[in-house]
Amino acid sequence: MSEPRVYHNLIGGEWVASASGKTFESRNPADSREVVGIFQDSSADDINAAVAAARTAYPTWRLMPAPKRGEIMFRAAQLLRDRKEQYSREMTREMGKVLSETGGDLVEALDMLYFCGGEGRRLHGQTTPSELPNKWQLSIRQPVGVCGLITPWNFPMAIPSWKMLPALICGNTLVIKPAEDTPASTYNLVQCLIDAGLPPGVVNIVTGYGPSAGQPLVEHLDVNIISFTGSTATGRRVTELAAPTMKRVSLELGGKNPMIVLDDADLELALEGVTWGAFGTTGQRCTATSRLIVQRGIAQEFTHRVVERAQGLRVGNGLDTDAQVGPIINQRQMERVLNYIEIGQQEGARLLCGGQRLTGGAHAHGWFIAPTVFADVRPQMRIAQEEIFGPVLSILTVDSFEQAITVANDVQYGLSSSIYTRDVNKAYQAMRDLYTGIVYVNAPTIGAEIHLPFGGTKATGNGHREAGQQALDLFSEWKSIYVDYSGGLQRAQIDNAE
Ligand code: UN1
Repeated sequence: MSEPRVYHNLIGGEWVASASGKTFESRNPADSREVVGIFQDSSADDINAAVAAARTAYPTWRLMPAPKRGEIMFRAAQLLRDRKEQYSREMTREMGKVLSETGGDLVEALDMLYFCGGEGRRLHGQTTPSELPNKWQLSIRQPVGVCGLITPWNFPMAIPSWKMLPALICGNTLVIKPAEDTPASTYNLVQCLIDAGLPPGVVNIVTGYGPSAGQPLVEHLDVNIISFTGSTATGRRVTELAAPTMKRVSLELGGKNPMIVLDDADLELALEGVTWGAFGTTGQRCTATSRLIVQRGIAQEFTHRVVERAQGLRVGNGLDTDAQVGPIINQRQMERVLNYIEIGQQEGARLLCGGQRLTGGAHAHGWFIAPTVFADVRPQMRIAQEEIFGPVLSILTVDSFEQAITVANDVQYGLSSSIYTRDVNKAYQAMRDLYTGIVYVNAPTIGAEIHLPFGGTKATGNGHREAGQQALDLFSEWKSIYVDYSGGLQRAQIDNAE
C-alpha cells in the first residue's frame, strides 16, 4: 500500500500546515487498517488566517461579472466529469458507500456546477412599475461577504457543492471545514475549481474537528453566514454560538422520514422503494426511510417481503462491485447504531432480521452492520422517534390513511416523506397534509434533485433551504433601487397623500 497523502489547509491560494503542526488521519471504514489521508488538525489561528484570506479576496471576486464566475463552474464541471472514476474511488475509500453511490454523489456536485454556473446568467430580481411618473425601480441581489461552511461526512462532495457553489455565484468568498471523516472529496471538488481558474483566497479549506476548528469559524466576527449540515443537537449549539454576532445561520439537520404504504399500493414497487430508501447509503442519509408505516390489510405480507429483501442484501466493501451496502462511517457511529438496536429490543419491538455487527472474512476490519428490520414498533418508541442514521428500519402498522398521516407527522423532524398508493385522492391529500419539506408519491424518501429546494420543517432546520434558486436567498441580500428621471423632487405617494 502506498504512503497516505498529506493534505494541507488551503489559505489564500497556498497549501499550508496547521499553525500547531498537528494532524489527524482519516481511515477507510471498510478496512480501518488503511489510512486514506493525513489532514491538518486546525484551530482558531488557522481559521483566523483563512477568514482573513477570504476577506482579502472578496472585493475583487464580488465585482467579477456573475457570468464569468459561472464560466469557471462550467470549466470545473468538465474537469470533474473527466476525473469521475478516480474521485469516486477515493470517495468510497474515505466514506464507505458503494462505487455507484459515490459516482452519484459526484454527479450531484456536477449538476450543481451546471445549475449555479447557469445562475450566473440569471440571478433574477424584479423590475416593477412605480407609483410615480418618470421613475423606475428594481431589486438586485448583492453578496453578503465571507461564508463559513461546515459539511457532514455522508455526502462528501455533493453537500460541499450545495453550499459552496451558490455562495460563489452570488459573489461571496468562503471558508469550508469539511467533516473530519471525509475531507478528501472536498479537496477534489475544489481542485477542479482551481484548475478551472478560481482566483486565490476565494475558497479556503481548513480541516479539523468541531470544537477546535468549527467553533472559531461559527464565532468569527468577520464571517457573515454560517451554513451547517449535521445533527440537530450540534445545530442548536451552532445557533447559540453564532447568536452574539448576529450572523445568518442556515441549518440542515436530522430526519425520521416515513414511507406510508396503503392497502391499495403496488407492493412490488413499494418493496423496491423501501429497500433502497432504508438501506441505500447504509441508511446514512438525512433523507433515509427510517419508518415504514403500513396499512393493516397488507402489513403481514409486506413485512415478510421486506425482511426477505433486507436479508438478501450483500454487505461489503464499497469498492467491491458485488457489494450493495457499505460500512458505517466509523466505530463510534457503529456503536451508536448498535445501541439503538438494543433500545428497540428493550422497548418491546420485534427484531426480524439483522441486529448485529458483521465480523470475520471480508468484514473483519470494517464497521459493518447487517440490515435490520423491527416490526411491532409503536409510534412513541425511541426507535420510531429518534434519528438512528444507520441500516435500521422500524415498521409501524396503522388502520387507516388518516392514522398513517398522523403517525407520519408525529415526530420532531420534517425532512422527507413518501406515500405509496394507487388512489389519486389519497395521494393529493398526503401531498397537502404531510408536514415535511419534501414529499414523494410512489417513490422512496431519498433522491432529491438539485434544482428544487431541499430542507425540512420543525427540528430539521431553521427555515432555510439548500439547492434550487432558494439557495441564492441564503447567500445574498436583496437591494431595492429607485431611479427618478423626472428632473424634479417627486415625493413618494405616502408623503404626498391628498
Ligand atoms: C443528505 O442525506 O444529507 O435526496 C442529503 C437525497 C440526496 C441528498 C441527501 N440527493 O437523498
